[in-house]
Amino acid sequence: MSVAWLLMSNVIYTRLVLNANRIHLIPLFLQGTNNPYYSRGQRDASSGVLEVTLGGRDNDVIQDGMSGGWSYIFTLLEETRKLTVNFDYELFLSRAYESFEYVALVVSLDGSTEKEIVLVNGKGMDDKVISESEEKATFLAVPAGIHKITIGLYNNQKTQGDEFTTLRISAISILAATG
Ligand SMILES: [Ca+2]
Ligand SMILES: [Ca+2]
Repeated sequence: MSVAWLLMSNVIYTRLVLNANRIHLIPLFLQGTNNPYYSRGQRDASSGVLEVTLGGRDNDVIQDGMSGGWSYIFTLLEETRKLTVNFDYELFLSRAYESFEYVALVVSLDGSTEKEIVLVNGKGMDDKVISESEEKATFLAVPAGIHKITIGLYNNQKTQGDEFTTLRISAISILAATG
């Protein structure tokens, strides 16, 4: 499945081609986290799937949070009553996390308004995989102008090199209702 961004309203339907100049990996998208070494990502060249991984790398104790995600900048020609981000995702958590270590999948608008989609705690028994199709995040009364949607992860803590989490995002669309 290839990733495509769509901007749609009841008057405009424009398919936007995924373009490296318009979509960006950002290692720090949630305020209060400053551990970019433990945040990395890539876009699969063939499938277009966007991936972000937090944690891992070494046994250093990171207790002040890690975050990272993918953002897309777009222009709304008029105020929208409701902006909806639809996406498919798969979220992986390694079994090494303890129960007080957790990962949140977050969608943010303009780097401030955040919607938490799912929160998963470590369990210490098995790897966890959550996948959802057509997940939604909705933002109300978004003014005309340039905006930035970001889909990404927050991880509160990791203490071992085998504690890591990976998000894979595909089939993203943005719908703007104007009526
Ligand atoms: Ca552990
Ligand atoms: Ca741990």
